[in-house]
Amino acid sequence: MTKALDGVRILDMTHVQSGPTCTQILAWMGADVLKIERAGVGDATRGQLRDIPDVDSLYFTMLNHNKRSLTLNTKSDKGKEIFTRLIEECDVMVENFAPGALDRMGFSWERIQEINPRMIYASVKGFGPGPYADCKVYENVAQCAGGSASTTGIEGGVPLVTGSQIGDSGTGIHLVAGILAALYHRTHSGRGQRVECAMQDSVLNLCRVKLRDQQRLAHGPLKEYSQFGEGKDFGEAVPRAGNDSGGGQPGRILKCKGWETDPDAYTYFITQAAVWKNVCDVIGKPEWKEDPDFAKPEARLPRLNEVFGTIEDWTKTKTKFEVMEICNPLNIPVGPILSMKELVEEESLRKTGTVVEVDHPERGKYLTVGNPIKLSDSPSDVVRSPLLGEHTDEILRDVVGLSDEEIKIAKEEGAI
Ligand code: CAO
Repeated sequence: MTKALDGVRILDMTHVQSGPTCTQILAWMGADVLKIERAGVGDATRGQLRDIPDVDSLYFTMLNHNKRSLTLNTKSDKGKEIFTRLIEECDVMVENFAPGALDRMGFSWERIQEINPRMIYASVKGFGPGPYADCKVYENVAQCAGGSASTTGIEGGVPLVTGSQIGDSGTGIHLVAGILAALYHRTHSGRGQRVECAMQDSVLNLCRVKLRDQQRLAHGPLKEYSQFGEGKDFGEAVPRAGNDSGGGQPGRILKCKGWETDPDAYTYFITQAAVWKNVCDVIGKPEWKEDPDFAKPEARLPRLNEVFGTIEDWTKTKTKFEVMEICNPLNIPVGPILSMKELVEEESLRKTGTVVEVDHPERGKYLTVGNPIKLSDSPSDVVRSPLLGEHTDEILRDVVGLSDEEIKIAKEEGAI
């Protein structure tokens, strides 16, 4: 079976998390991803958060599956020559260096187009054009600058960052969409184009419901926010909303049986208006179905603490899985809070390839997240990440077209 991106070759100049997330997805879809790294150094994450001495970290291995690694000093003369050949031979270049790094190497967008007009040049930067365009940016900076932190956390408490890597991985996924669109556009335009994603923009895109609420705020309090029911005034900006649902149906995280000792014994519970009568029956409050204080969604908004407090009295008598089993058939939307431990032990995720065991020659077996995007005619196999420079000779020979003698000279000159 062929892969969706068979025949597409990616010049992968990415490092850390945002860029590698993007190129890993492209590799899973079948692209030949050539990861360029500095000899002896490599992607900084190879050495970060190591759990086993002198072995590529999980941080690196889990972001660089299905790629080939080539060491190349793109600042040396010979390295620039080889890099130019690679630009000629590849379809897409992806990079997430600090602003201006590729230009300083001598490979501006103009120069890349001269070398290969079909090249798609995709970049992640922290910010788009503007006052912060030159800044180096990491995950949590993007979460803060993109609106996520100011809207995450408990009302009245400090802003919080989230465990989802929406700045890094979120931007990498946005970049994949841009690259695929540019590849499609090239099929009829014959030309490559520049694709840029700023981490701030990607985070803001993922926070668009909060920008929605910012504008609603001009027309009155946000009645579905818990603080409305608690009689607290709203300020000028969208507040932190705890675990309130971001949609029109109120929801909260509620304690379940065992919460006193198990930090993850909780469920999300949504009081979906369409199934409110089912909720009343399940929690033993059938009288609420007709009570004017509770029967209609609008009437419940000032009483959400009482509503969810009563529902929690019921959820505390059930495990989070029992809550799911009881509520699902009644179309009441609930979801258990699953820990990482529970997720890796979940059989169904192993079966779909979402959690995969990989064997690595130096670290042995480890778990990773496989491709979450499932294509019926192009399934993804997860292949272990490359060792530093593992494919240098074969790429120089087969892609760049160097002879064994030329590869030897390039090594002697310190280009690879
Ligand atoms: N050969 C020669 N030089 C190379 C090279 C190679 N193969 N690969 C990288 N380099 C050089 C770069 O050209 C750059 O040199 P100059 O500073 O002289 O131009 C240098 O290595 C370091 O690059 P950098 O500034 O990108 O790296 P950093 O560790 O200082 O910064 C980061 C890291 C992530 C903050 C920065 O790259 C950045 O802001 N990237 C854009 C935003 C981003 O992706 N952030 C997410 C980070 S987590 O995914």
